[in-house]
Amino acid sequence: MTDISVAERTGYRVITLNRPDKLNATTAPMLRALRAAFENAADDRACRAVLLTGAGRGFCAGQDLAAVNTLDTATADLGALVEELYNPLILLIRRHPLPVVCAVNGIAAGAGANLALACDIVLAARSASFVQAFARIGLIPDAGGTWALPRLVGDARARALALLAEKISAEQAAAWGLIWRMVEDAALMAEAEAITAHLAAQPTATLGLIKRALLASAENDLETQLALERDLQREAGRSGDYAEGARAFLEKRPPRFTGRA
Ligand code: T3D
Repeated sequence: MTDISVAERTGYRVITLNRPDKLNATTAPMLRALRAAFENAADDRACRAVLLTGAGRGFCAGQDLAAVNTLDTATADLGALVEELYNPLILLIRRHPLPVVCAVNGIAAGAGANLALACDIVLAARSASFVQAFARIGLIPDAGGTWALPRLVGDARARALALLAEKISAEQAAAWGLIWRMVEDAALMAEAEAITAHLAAQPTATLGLIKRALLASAENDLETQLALERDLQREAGRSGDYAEGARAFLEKRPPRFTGRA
């Protein structure tokens, strides 16, 4: 696929952003290919988790500014670009039925940072960094940045990150709760693959329900969220994987989840 590669593993897929000479800056073909890759993963019953990473020394430097600079800025409708290319991708990842792990192997800037933050479990190499680069070039954080940042790190840090557009280290990102964990550079991919492989052997349909509940909690009051938990727990409780999980516990053996609802 254009500007990305997809590798099959047992139970999961690794999607790699693949324009290393441009720090994997995003192009329209790359964003379309990414969307197709996530849709294909969702449609494949053998695929039970997804790992997203970048090739080379960067994770993703955000929108390819050379491509945007060919537009006439007086008439360019960046809102239309965001609507067509970024918003569907971010919604797709957030609502994806499979767990999505992100291994941030280097700089994650602008929309590249927010693409990473849309994933469920974000690991970053010690040498990686995050920058909400948008204000540096006269733009606002997009790709879900203004939604994710305050929820992840609180209002004060979200404002400073977005308004100052300062780069923060992976260590700082982990300390603030922007990401799940910082990992030594040499260990990043092995650890990311191990987590993704672990997730791929879990009760997949239930993990999808957990994602739905957590996403909805951002908007719901407590009463509404409790009702949603009731409904989703009913669904989880009817799954073969719940029966297997409970049986395995009682029989003191590891569960063998199929991932099906
Ligand atoms: O347009 C819309 O649809 C609106 C949506 C906007 C979403 C956004 O993401 S806006 C934010 C865009 N991103 C940025 O502003 C970040 C720009 N890049 C940088 O500030 C720096 O490159 C980094 C801090 C990320 C890394 O710096 P460094 O020194 O490690 O690397 P470098 O030398 O600057 O970059 C290496 C190459 O990648 C270089 O190419 P060259 O000169 O060797 O041929 C550089 O031009 C290229 N590159 C890096 N980022 C981008 C890029 N090329 C195009 N677009 C980029 N965003």
